[in-house]
Amino acid sequence: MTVHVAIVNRLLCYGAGSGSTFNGSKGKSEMATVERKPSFCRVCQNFCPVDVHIADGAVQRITGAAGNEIYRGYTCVKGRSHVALYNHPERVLHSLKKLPDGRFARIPTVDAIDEIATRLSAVIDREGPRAFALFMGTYVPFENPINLSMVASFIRAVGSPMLFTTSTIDQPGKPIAKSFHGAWMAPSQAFSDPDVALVVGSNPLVSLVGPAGFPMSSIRKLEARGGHLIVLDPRKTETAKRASIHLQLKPGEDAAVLAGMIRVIIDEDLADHEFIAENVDGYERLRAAVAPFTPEYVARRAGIDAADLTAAARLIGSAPRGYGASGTGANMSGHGPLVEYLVLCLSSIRGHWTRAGERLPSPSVLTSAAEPRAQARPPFPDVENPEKLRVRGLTASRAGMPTSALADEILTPGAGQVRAMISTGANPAKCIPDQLKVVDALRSLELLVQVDVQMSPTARLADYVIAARLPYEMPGTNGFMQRMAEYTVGAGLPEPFGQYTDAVVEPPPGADVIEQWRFFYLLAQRLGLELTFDGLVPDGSEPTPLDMDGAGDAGALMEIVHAGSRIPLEEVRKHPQGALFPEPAVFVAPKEAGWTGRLDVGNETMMGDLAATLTSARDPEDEAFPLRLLSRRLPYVMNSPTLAAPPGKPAHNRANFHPGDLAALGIAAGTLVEIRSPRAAVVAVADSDPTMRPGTVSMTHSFGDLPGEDDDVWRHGTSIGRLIADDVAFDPYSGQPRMSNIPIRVTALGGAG
Ligand SMILES: Nc1nc2c(c(=O)[nH]1)N[C@H]1C(S)=C(S)[C@@H](COP(=O)(O)OP(=O)(O)OC[C@H]3O[C@@H](n4cnc5c(=O)[nH]c(N)nc54)[C@H](O)[C@@H]3O)O[C@H]1N2
Ligand SMILES: Nc1nc2c(c(=O)[nH]1)N[C@H]1C(S)=C(S)[C@@H](COP(=O)(O)OP(=O)(O)OC[C@H]3O[C@@H](n4cnc5c(=O)[nH]c(N)nc54)[C@H](O)[C@@H]3O)O[C@H]1N2
Ligand code: SF4
Ligand SMILES: [Mo]
Repeated sequence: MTVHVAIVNRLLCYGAGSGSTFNGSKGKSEMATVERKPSFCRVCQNFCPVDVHIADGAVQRITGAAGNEIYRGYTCVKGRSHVALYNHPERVLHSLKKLPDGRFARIPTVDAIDEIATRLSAVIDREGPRAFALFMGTYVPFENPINLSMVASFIRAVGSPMLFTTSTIDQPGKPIAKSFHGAWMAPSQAFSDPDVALVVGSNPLVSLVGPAGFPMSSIRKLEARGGHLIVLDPRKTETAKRASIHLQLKPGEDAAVLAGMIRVIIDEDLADHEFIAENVDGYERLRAAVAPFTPEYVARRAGIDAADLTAAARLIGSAPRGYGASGTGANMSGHGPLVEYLVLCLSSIRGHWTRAGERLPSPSVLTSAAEPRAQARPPFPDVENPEKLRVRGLTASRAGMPTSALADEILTPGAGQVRAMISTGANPAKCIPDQLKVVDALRSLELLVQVDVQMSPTARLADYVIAARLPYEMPGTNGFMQRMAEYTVGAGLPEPFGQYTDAVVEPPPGADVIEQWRFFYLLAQRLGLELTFDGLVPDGSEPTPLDMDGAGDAGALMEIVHAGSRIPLEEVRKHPQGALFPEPAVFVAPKEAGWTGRLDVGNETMMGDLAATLTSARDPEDEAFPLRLLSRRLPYVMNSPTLAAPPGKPAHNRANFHPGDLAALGIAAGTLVEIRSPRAAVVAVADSDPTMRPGTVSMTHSFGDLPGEDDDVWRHGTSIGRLIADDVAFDPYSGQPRMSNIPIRVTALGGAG
């Protein structure tokens, strides 16, 4: 349905320079016809349904879709401000090629693809396919579900194992822990009226990821049931403030705290022995491994109150239903897979998984998930014949290729050295830890292609910048969110809501922009590759061969990606505003006759890692680097800030200190400090934040710019990635270095802005 509304267009334009939004109406206050088209935001995995307000063919703004019973008109500031990118004067509307003198010149996108094909073939012919790496980021899966399959298909056809994603610098502990523990073949109880929710190192009220889809409404629902929220976080976050028990632990001590909670549950005989007898191995091994983690020992070590720890364990131990969800803080602070594993163990010894006969409140709509069954998929040891990296003894894992090794794979000479790379929907110059090394590596490539919408730091390093379309300029579905629910506890939607959108606007007149997937399709054509395409949930069936003639057909690809979904894409498409698809209902099936799979809560490797934490309580760096830098997210940016910053928000990321630490260091809020880690030093603006645990400092990542080009901290903010060394204190499974809990020392510089 299209609604026409007349408004004064200038008032509704976002941000500065908004006159350019309207052809021929610059500076004039005149009436324009505004059309509203239903769609959904694709800046994050929540896919909030919106009305897109369009005047003279250009996106003006979005508003939350009225009448949607799930989202209730919700949008956030990140989603609303992203709209300013569409007609921003600095948006990249034409692909660019770097000239020998370092300047960029426009090049038709199809010509750029021809040239890239020629240069890429030369590298691959000379060095072999492993010399080509692909890096994909956040904006690949959200934008549309075709992108993911296309990227995977492209690199498979090239024959290179070097596909890197942000997974291994995000929460790689999740799939790795699952492989050690096994997986329940039905969802957790996150969506079905839990009595207790444990949140470890995540701040869902700001990040808007988990628990249970809509953080605030699920927390309210939990409270209304008389249930309890337990939060582990060194900072009294927005989420921690809502908790029944907040364990404000020292960073990096989550494994000890979780082991302590498990010990109390075992000790006080609060485990679900019936569930364990039926489905779980390793209980006795777990009991032995957690024995040293008495509440008193853990309390001393983690800097918390032993009584709070015991009380939290008893809440989990006595709740009939519950779940544990963890986030980046849990994964980035040193023991990701172990922390994720212990969270799974807590659920398994309490039997907090959905059981046979339960109706799923939120069955997937657009993915072809297997029928849920109340049975255990036994542990699935790591990938067979994993690709071996040439550095640090790392290999591919269940989380994919270790992204923290990419820079060294580019910089280390020898057979297999990466010489050409395409980065898409990502900003590797900012997001990959150890920025100094990463930028050196990107500069040293023979060919770097960046698919982007703006001249990001990575784009400025590239040989070619491919001008990308933005989400409202292409069709999409919210299927990826349903896939996320299968990936991790607490992600996904609380109700079976499905939505498809067509493109609702055309790119600005004269623009030569392309979808990420189409760029790879056309490049594959030029390279003479035959692509094969996977569905949104690979179900073991052979990928579908693609027709490699023509310009690529989004409709046909959408069909392949959603093939076999519970609700046919065609049906979902009949509801442009999206709809609930509760029928056919999905019930958890009973265990198959003769099924012997069991979960393992006493995996030897994980128990070994837990034992190792007993002797590694102190870092050698503690004396010289007494403070710990924590990760956090800001409500108004999605990872690296874009041109579309919301008005009135500072352009920099502040270093937040406990007021007592500020006073002890002689630092005034709003002045500059030097933050030094064993790897590097950066300058930041200090701020006072009483929610911090004393001894910790917290900052948001992906600010700052290229090294040497971001001296004006007030304008660029500060790169946290520069402080991280990728080759010390890294996780042996995923290669993830410590990206939170980073040892630092801080010196006042003064200089208020
Ligand atoms: N130190 C530190 N580093 C971190 C983290 C941390 O906590 N601390 N977090 C890590 C995590 S969890 C993640 S997921 C990664 C994120 O890292 P990335 O996936 O690289 O995410 P962004 O930084 O948002 O970069 C996205 C790029 O997409 C472009 N872009 C913006 N909007 C659009 C769009 O609509 N379409 C397209 N095609 N492109 C667009 C931007 O210009 C930018 O270049 O960072 C990781 N890095
Ligand atoms: N507004 C906004 N939303 C986002 C993003 C964004 O950039 N902005 N990014 C998106 C992305 S890519 C991701 S992956 C998700 C991440 O979503 P979350 O994982 O929820 O990320 P954060 O909000 O940073 O919460 C991490 C919390 O971990 C805490 N923490 C740090 N170190 C430790 C530790 O050692 N132990 C414990 N227990 N806690 C610790 C921090 O204090 C912080 O409160 O958010 C997504 N949503
Ligand atoms: S960015 Fe905000 S508006 Fe957009 S989908 Fe995510 S939560 Fe919704
Ligand atoms: Mo992320």
